[in-house]
This record gives sequence, structure tokens and C-alpha cells, in this order.
Amino acid sequence: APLEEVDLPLFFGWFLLSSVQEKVRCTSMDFLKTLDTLEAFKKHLADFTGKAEKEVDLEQYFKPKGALHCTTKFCNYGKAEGAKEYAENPAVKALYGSAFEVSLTALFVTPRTVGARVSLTDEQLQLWPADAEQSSSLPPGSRAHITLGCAEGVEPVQTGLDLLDILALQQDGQQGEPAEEMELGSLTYYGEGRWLLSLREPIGAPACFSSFYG
Ligand code: 2AM
Repeated sequence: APLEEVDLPLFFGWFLLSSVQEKVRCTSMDFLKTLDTLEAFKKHLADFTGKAEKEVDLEQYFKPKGALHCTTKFCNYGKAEGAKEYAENPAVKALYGSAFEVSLTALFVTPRTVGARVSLTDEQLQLWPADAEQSSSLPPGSRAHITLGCAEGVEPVQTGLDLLDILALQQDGQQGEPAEEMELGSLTYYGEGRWLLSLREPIGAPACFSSFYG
């Protein structure tokens, strides 16, 4: 095929260096292990199992989804809306292949996904597509996250939607139910199996801005 017909990638994003991937995975596993044992979590277990008595092993419940990354633009090889425009954005071209540090500021769990919220700097926001937050009135970058795992049969695209859902509740003034002070930070329950742990110390993760073809 002529060069101009070469497909765009599946997605662009920040790819965590392998050493920090391990650290983030360990932190997330420790969090799930602890969450599982909390009385507050057990009280709402039916959100996950459909039955109050049943037990759930969260470490088994969520399946890993490959190399840890924060998607900026899902291009679907050029088929996604705005894919070409994104790839041609001067900031995307200039910063392609550069090193960044992404800041993980919260962990969240729902019956569908577990993820880490990423708080973007102004420079990183240059690489954030305008349509990512969809029809929500949340500020640009709100959806930025790393998928840490998905329940059986759930696709990773769900993680960002789960995060937007929790942030929309916060924006509506729903404070959630403070559940526990954990070593990592404060845990809040937002109903329907939605848990958010605000990290006391954000995790700074070295990452490369690049793309994935698959
Ligand atoms: P994720 O960013 O939540 O992990 C390949 O499927 C990658 O692109 C995954 O990382 C996935 O989710 C993300 N992705 C898939 N479909 C998407 C969509 N429609 N919008 C945004 N991101 C998507």
C-alpha cells in the first residue's frame, strides 16, 4: 500500500516504564486485598455478587489488561472520529516519543473495573483530545486514567466511563460516604459498588508518550 494509506494506531497514550508498572500493580493489588477485608466493603458486597452472603476475591475478580498506560486518543486505526485530526495535531507530533511523568492521584473500583485516576499537567493537557469527556460538563482531562483490571467480559473502555460517573456525582455535590482512613489515603463509597481512594501521596509514574498498533 502507498505510504499515505498506512493506518493510524489503535490508540495514542502514555506508556508506563516497566519498573513503575510493577510498582503500580503491587499498589493496586495491596489495595484490593485490603478493600476485601474492610467491614464497610463487606456491608456492600451485594453490589459485586448480587448476594449479601457470597464472598468475592477482588484480586481474582479483576483480570489484568496488558501493559499499563493512560490512553489519550483511541483512534481505532483511523476509524474513530477525530483520529486523523488528533494525529496531525502539532503538539502530538512534537511530543511523540518524549518522556513524561504522569501523576496517579486516586484509585477507584466498581463492579466492572479497577483503575487509577491520572491528574494531567498543563503540558500533558495539550495532548488531551477535546471530545474525551463526551457530553459531560467535567473539565478536560477528567477521564484520564490507567485501567488496572476489568471484571470478566468487561472491555477496558469502561474504566474511563466509570471514572466519569464518579466525578459527575462529586460535581453534583454528592460527597459520598467516608468509609475508611487507609494507609494509602481516604476511601469513599459512592453507592452501587463505586469506591474511590484518594491517595495521600500521588504516585509519580515515568511514562513515554507513544502509540500502540497491536
Ligand atoms: P482504557 O484506556 O480505559 O484502558 C485499547 O482498547 C485501549 O483503548 C484501551 O486502553 C482502552 O481503554 C482504550 N479504548 C478502547 N475503546 C475506547 C473508546 N471508545 N474511547 C476511549 N478509549 C478507548
